Amino acid sequence: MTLTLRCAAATVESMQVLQEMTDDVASLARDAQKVAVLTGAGISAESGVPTFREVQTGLWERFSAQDLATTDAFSANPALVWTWYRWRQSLIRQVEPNPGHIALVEWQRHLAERGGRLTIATQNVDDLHERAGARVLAHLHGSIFTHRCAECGTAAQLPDPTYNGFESPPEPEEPPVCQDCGAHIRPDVVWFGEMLPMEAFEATAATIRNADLVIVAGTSGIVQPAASLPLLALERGTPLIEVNPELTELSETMDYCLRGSSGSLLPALVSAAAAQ
Ligand code: BJW
Ligand code: ZN
Repeated sequence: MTLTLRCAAATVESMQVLQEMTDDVASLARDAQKVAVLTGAGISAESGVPTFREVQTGLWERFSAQDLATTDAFSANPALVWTWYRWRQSLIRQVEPNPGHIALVEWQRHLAERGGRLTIATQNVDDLHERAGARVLAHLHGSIFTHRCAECGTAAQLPDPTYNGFESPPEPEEPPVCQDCGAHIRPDVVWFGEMLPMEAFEATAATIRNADLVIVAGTSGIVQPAASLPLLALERGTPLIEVNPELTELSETMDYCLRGSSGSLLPALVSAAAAQ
């Protein structure tokens, strides 16, 4: 693990996890009463959910995730996009939350017992935070488990898909149609070019403005406007900590970059937070 301090300035090799964190990071975690956490695909990577920048295989080997997560892609090839979402839904059902998700639950409980709070806003459409036992303030990009009509917006209840998420489906499956208007049913997620749910976005902005520590874990910081939310912490000089094995679009803005996996670093941060 590498701990980068004042990210733009210096890099310091550290020892093993908690002991290796500087006093600064450990005391920020220990002293914070209002922690806001923004998560991205990286926090679910150790559960086995691919991130958006990973190369795809099987039916989707010729497409990037960015090509598929659009209304244009759904209009042009509804079966291909629909099957991608149903297959991913199956995969998520087959995997489990990892130590990164679990650490946030522990931190949430620890703070709640002491009159503080930790809020989680996620860009992920999976439910791994919830399955770990966390309360999630906002799913900024929607949920892969709910569906609605692509035209009239009527909610649709569907049975769970039965794909094996660890194998590519043999062929694409047409999406079902709306019982009200006959248009295609789509996943209730936010595609490129679509607005984020206003309530979720505003609630996340408010919790970041109000926080005394902001953690950004497992996101490339490429996709707007979610990636700009942590910058609201700068208004009050609130410390920002990034947890990510790689440099990101947000790294330069961070006060501290913890370079490593969320599955090892978030438990270490929580240990620091709970230390007397
Ligand atoms: C680990 C790890 C481990 C790995 N531990 N970490 C300003 C400038 C330019 C463009 C725009 C702009 N504002 C808006 C745009 C357009 C667009 C946009 O941002 N484009 C960019 C590509 C530039 N944004 C939009 O269109 C948004 N809407 C919007 O702006 O509305 C206003 C509007 C409306 C109409 C017209 C014009 C404007 C909507 C964005 C919706 C994004 N939706 C998706 C798909 C959701 C459904 C689905 O899941 O399929 O959301 S795209 C995809 O990216 C998904 C993710 O939530 C999102 C973010 O990705 P994330 O989470 O950061 O994942 P990765 O894969 O990028 O990164 C993973 C990270 O994990 C990496 O850093 C790894 O290193 C790390 N990692 N292992 C910790 N073990
Ligand atoms: Zn309809």
